[in-house]
Amino acid sequence: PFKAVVFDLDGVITDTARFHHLAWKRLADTLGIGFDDELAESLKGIDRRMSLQMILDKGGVTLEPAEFDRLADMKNVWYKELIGTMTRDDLLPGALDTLKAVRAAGLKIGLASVSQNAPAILERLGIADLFDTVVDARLLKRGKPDPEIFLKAAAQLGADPADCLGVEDAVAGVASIKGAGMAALGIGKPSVLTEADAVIAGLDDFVLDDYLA
Ligand code: G16
Ligand code: MG
Repeated sequence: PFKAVVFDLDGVITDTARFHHLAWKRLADTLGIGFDDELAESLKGIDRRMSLQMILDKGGVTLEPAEFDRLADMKNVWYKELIGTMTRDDLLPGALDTLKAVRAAGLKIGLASVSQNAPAILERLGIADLFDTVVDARLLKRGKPDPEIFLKAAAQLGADPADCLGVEDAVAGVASIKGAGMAALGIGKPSVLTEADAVIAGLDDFVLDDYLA
């Protein structure tokens, strides 16, 4: 049986992807680079600097390092304005019940988000107290799909990765979980999350007993 569950944030607990989308689109517009749904989708689970690099690559734009940093900071200022409007109502269906059920069953809970804004978002959603540990995204050497973030979460929880269940909505995230040697529960479509051990549409379909057997 699992001893801990490690959750991704965006797309699992809350839908911050729409805010990232808006902020990146605003930035792409200022650069005259087209920003469509497909590009937005490919940025899910990808850290801020790598996301900016992918947008610049799409537009064939090269920047000086100082300008690159300025634009990454600008996107984050706009993003923080958007998440500043978040409340408990922005929890995805089933997220709060899932966290409570996992805790009530005596399992530890970790957060594996590459977002440097994750702690602030947990506060806004009113769920910070439900997490035993949050990986500090600023200290990561490699983002998803590298296993580093899920390995760190397990280590911070004092759990063997083999005793952990990872929960992710992004292909890169599921790859990170599997690379860490954890079981992966995908949130989304089985046809997309082919590496996951099981896939559900959303946390409102989460049944802890199904994963403890
Ligand atoms: C999230 C989003 C990504 C975003 C990244 C970094 O990852 O899915 O689109 O680029 O965080 O966010 P920030 O700019 O706030 O540091 P995750 O791991 O929560 O799915
Ligand atoms: Mg995600």
